[in-house]
Parts: sequence; structure tokens; C-alpha cells
Amino acid sequence: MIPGFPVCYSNAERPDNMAAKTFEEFDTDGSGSIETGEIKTALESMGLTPSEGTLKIVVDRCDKNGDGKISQTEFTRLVKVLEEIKGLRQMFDEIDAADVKDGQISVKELVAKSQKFYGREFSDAEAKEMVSAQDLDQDGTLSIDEFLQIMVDRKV
Ligand SMILES: [Ca+2]
Ligand SMILES: [Ca+2]
Ligand SMILES: [Ca+2]
Repeated sequence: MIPGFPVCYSNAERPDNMAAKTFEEFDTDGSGSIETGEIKTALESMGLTPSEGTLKIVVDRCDKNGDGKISQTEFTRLVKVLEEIKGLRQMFDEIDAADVKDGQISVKELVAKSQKFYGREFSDAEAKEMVSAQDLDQDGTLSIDEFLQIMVDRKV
């Protein structure tokens, strides 16, 4: 470690900085487009283990011409979506840590952080409804993958 070297350039921080990455860095096989597997790698470098569902959301939101992969012209959309995921991930981690930081958002945790992230305090019933709306495996809590499903209908 170089003395006085800015913390923001540490190796721990860099892989997260998607906006600074180039198309070529994502296109690891040099095919001229970014395929699902390469998006998976990018998300894994952000510390995520994306499900098929999450990968599909990311591709669908960026893939304007519907060929199932991300071209140079669609790349700016991909960067936006990955930045959004990064923000959602931070939000997820903070909500998750409100009670027990176990990689799952509970109803109790959502209530505890609702004022901060949603601008008002939810009732238990409201929080329960929000959780169950996205709780794909119906275990009563939200995993990061379930949480990311809120991006489905958003436009880039
Ligand atoms: Ca490729
Ligand atoms: Ca938790
Ligand atoms: Ca769940």
C-alpha cells in the first residue's frame, strides 16, 4: 500500500465502479457483444450471485433490438442498469442489517427502514404485503434476487 494513496482507488472499491468500465472490459470473449454469461461475471464482481431471473431482467432492460445480447449501442443502458443494481444492493444491505444481517430482508427490517427509504413508516401489514409481493420462494423474507425483481417494470 502506497502511503497517502487515496482509499477510493483500493482494489476493494474498483470492481464496483461499473461506470468507469469499457465495453471491451465486459466483452471478455471479444465477440463484439455482451452476452448473459458476461453480465453474470460483471454482477459477480459486484459480489452478487444473480439468478436466471435477475440476469433476464438485466438483459431485457438493455436489449433494445431483442437479439438477446448487448451491443455497443445498448451498452450505455447496461451501465445504467448495473449502477442501479449497485444502488439497490447498498439499499438491500442496509435494510437487511436493521435487525439480523443474514442476507434476507424481513418484514421487521423493512418497517425499521421504511422511513428512510420510502419516506414514511410502514405498518407491519403494509411491509408484509410488500415482502409477499416479491417473495418468489415464499419463505417470508426477501433475498437480494427477489429484491431486485422490483426493477422489472422500470424503464432505462
Ligand atoms: Ca461477448
Ligand atoms: Ca436481515
Ligand atoms: Ca424469499
